[in-house]
Amino acid sequence: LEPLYQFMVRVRVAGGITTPKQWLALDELSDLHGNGTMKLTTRQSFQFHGILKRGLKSTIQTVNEVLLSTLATCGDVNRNVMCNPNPYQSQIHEELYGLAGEISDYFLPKTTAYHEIWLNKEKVAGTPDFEPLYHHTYLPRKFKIALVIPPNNDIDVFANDLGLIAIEENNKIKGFNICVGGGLGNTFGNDATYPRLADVIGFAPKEKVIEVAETVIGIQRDYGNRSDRKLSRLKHTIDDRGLGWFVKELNTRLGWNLASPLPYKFISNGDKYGWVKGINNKWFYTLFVEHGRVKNEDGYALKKALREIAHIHKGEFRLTGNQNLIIGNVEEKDKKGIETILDKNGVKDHSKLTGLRKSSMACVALGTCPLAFAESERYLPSLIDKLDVIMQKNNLEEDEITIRMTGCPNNCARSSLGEIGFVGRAIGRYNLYLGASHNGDRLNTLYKEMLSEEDILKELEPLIAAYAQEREEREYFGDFVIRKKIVKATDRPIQILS
Ligand code: SRM
Ligand code: SF4
Repeated sequence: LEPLYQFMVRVRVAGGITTPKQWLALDELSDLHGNGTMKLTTRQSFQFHGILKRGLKSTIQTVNEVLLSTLATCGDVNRNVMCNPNPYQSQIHEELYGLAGEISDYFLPKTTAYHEIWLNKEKVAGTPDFEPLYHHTYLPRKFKIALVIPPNNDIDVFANDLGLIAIEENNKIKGFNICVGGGLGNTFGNDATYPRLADVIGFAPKEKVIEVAETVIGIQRDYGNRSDRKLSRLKHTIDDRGLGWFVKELNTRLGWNLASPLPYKFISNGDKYGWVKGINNKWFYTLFVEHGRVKNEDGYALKKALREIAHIHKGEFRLTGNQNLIIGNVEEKDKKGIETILDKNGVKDHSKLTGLRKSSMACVALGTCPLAFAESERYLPSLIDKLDVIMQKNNLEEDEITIRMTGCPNNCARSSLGEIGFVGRAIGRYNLYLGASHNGDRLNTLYKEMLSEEDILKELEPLIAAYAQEREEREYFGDFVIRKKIVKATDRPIQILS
């Protein structure tokens, strides 16, 4: 008899788009082998929890049968490639999504072991795998890429090892500003670890972007720290050797120089909810999914509603980088049917949600995550109930202040980019960080440590009241707390090379 081992399975979905048929297959898998829920992740992907060992292989096989995969969702390789989920807003969103898929495929490991182990493919005797980019030791650590079109930074481009900011010209992507060295994970008590946003080091034309990405990954493969995994992301390679060294090495390997970055502007890193009409005259509905958990419970049958929608839906489902879901490419005549299904299953219209709740993210944490010190996904909703009382008292219930919580400093829900950020220290205790920007281009800084819920409310109540009374016109909470010297602005601002 062996213990009842259970696993988490993560799906690779570049840019976060799935068809209704794929949705139905994943939904069914979560009931058949998992804990009956699906988690929409902060990198536009799906996770299943509670997969028992005997169901693991058939779960992975079913994912592959519907043309998705689990390959490279973990490990020291390029991970799920993110891209704005809203290709409906302009021509170039469609182009961007195509490129995200191309990048994702290009950097997949070439190993056949995955197919042999999980998909029952024949072992090819005597031909060892050849990894042209990763070589036989792969990368020192995970590597993350995201593509974005300003002004929406809804995928938090600066949190990635490699960020690509699209620059548009005549309704086409002219090229990308290249950002390197983002990564948010850190460890309490280890000062050599820290969250860091990517620096903007130059511009490359669109046709050169895969070459640039491959070269950046090659530098990290060759120079990244392979003796201490806590210090092995690209951000450490850059900080150890200097940004100037990195850019020089990149230009030398490329054999041409990046141009100076082109101007760009981000306005927000949140999602915009409700119906939007796309350039193709079809409709897109962004639905709030609290912390990405698709489940059924008393009076709220989100999973059931989405299954019903998948049965009639002719468009697709798009996952956002904020753990939400877009029901995409809906005909005008089908909108009502979708609204009715959501309504009858108790899925609230976004207009009934407060600004704070709509701007919240939380990682999985306790329950399934072995690294968690404290609750996150299961706790933040009730904390927001209490904070909303304070927000309402100050007439701020509509205000979208980014609020993020993680159960440990690995930062999976990007708490370091929350205007209000919580990081779990112990059961029921959190560090409180303040002062990130509203558009994802400035990290927050530590305000108070080891707070209980009572402490959190006591600390935030006067700050929220002061914000309501003393803020300047259109001043965001994150900017307000810095102007008022409640916290100092981060000492790691983004560098933009000229
Ligand atoms: Fe993460 C490890 C969940 C996005 C930084 N992350 C984990 C593990 C696998 C725990 C483990 O190693 O045993 C978590 C699984 C928990 C569970 O029970 O499911 C986990 N990470 C998640 C997800 C599901 C959070 C969520 O609630 O949505 C996200 C899945 C993304 C995906 O679909 O691929 C997730 N993780 C992130 C992000 C955000 C991002 O990428 O934009 C970060 C911060 C950015 C970064 O990478 O710096 C992040 N996860 C980490 C780290 C710290 C890495 C570091 O450089 O220090 C770890 C720990 C590790 O790798 O050793 C980690
Ligand atoms: Fe787990 Fe920590 Fe990531 Fe939360 S932030 S999912 S607790 S590793």
